[in-house]
Amino acid sequence: MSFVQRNVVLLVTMMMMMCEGAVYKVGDSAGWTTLGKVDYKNWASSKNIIVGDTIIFEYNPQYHNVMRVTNETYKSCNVSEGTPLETFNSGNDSIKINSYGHHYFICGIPGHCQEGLKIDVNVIRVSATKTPTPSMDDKCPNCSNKASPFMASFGLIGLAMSFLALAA
Ligand SMILES: [Cu+2]
Repeated sequence: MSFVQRNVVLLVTMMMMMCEGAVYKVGDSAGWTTLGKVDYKNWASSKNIIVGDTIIFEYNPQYHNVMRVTNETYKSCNVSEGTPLETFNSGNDSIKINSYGHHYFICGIPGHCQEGLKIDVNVIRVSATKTPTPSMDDKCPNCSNKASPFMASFGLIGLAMSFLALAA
């Protein structure tokens, strides 16, 4: 494979990766746990999580779960007070972030939220200047809004690649 071809392949791979969105494991190597005293608030603010990214909660489902809750429940840790918006309990829950603002998650096992097993993922609207309308396709914030210019650039790269293949 020539140097140029390799660069073209790299470019295509990068473009595809940009549309995939990043994947973050909550708590990094520690995961979702009361052991190790992970500061999930710090963890969340240290990541630049944007719309289209995925967060993964990894834990032993015998001991923990994940509940998406309101701001009130996040603050009070009182699960019975309000029904969780969503409950996850597979032990390996992938949650795609598909909107801006705060996303609150707690462990619903009694006492765990109070111990700090709670997280506030605040997704800031970063690309506001580039975004013509707020209803822009949330799935692909880094890429062009419309599919056509994106596909067109892919077509051009395809053309370039076949040209390079002929030239090689
Ligand atoms: Cu728990």
